[in-house]
Amino acid sequence: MNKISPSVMCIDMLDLKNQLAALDAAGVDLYHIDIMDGHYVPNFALSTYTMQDIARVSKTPMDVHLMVTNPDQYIEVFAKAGAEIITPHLETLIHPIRTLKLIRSLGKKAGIAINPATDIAPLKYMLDFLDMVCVMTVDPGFAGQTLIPSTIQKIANIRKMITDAGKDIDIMVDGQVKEETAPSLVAAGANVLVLGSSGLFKYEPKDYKKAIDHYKNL
Ligand code: S6P
Ligand code: MG
Repeated sequence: MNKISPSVMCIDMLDLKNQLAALDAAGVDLYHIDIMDGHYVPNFALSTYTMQDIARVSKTPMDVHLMVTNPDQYIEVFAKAGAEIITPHLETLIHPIRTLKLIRSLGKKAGIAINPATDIAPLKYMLDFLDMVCVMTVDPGFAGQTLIPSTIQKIANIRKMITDAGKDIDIMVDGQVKEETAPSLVAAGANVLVLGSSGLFKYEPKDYKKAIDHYKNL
């Protein structure tokens, strides 16, 4: 069964408490927290304050997608804010294995995000230190973009790399995951789906469970 991580930046913040209650009742597995610094990506989004607010009303774990230029400086901050998985971008890391070890040393799961135009080859040296790979199907920075088709084969290549190495590592997919794209993303090997504006928040809260059950069972 696939795991579902709704993208919190796509939630109507004026209705956050009710939205979280509806998503929790629908059985989501994670909350996807997009952290944007206005430097690594040309946009700003979310913060530890949002995470603390979520933790006041929900026990659902949070995965933090760190779109910042100097992630090492903030790993501890997000660990303290209650992240279960911390996922910096491969493109921002000078010593990736050191960063992954730091994340695990704080008792958290270590993820790594990889952009559409970044080659997967370096990942093979990191598999011992990874709990999750987050494959971006769009360049990071904004919701509502269009999936770049070559990322589907890329997921399949990463899944093969993980299977060949005999590892148990999740593959998250982030960017325009919706009814039309999700089946091929899952068939390629993704098992954690970030659902945002295109795949989930177009529905009314009363319909979240039906939509989430559909994505879980693909
Ligand atoms: C994008 C961000 C994503 C988006 C999500 C939005 O930089 O990392 O997590 O919030 O992809 O979903 P959608 O369906 O609008 O692409
Ligand atoms: Mg994201």
